[in-house]
Amino acid sequence: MKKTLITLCLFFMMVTVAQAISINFAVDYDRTDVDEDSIPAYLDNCPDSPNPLQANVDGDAIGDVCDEDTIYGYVSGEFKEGLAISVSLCSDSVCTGKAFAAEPTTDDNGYYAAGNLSDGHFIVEPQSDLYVFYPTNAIVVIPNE
Ligand SMILES: [Ca+2]
Ligand SMILES: [Ca+2]
Ligand SMILES: [Ca+2]
Repeated sequence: MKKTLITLCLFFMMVTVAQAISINFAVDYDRTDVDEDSIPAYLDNCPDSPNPLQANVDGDAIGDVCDEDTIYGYVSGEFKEGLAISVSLCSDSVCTGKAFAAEPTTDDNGYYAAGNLSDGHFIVEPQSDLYVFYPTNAIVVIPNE
């Protein structure tokens, strides 16, 4: 009788624990897509900005388009792949002096990005006159707004 009672108590304890665990695993994913980029909010690295490719040059949890320490954009021109671009830190807001800060990654679609930058004014320049930048003649202030 005593053994049966102990077994019964153990059974109810196991059921209680199982119920508690199942409640803890009941995660409610946010499947909304307010920026309409086809990425649900719980997977979107910029939930409020359309970025279907989820580009994230510095590998943190925030996508390029909404990462305040990242400069990104597009170039047009005949030779996009392997394009050399430099990002320089300016000495002032109009960039009277500058120092090399980063060499952005580029791809064959003309997309470029440099992340994990310190605060300050930066200028993005191509290493060839064959290319047009978007935005043009950008002096970008980090952190972005
Ligand atoms: Ca989305
Ligand atoms: Ca997004
Ligand atoms: Ca990032």
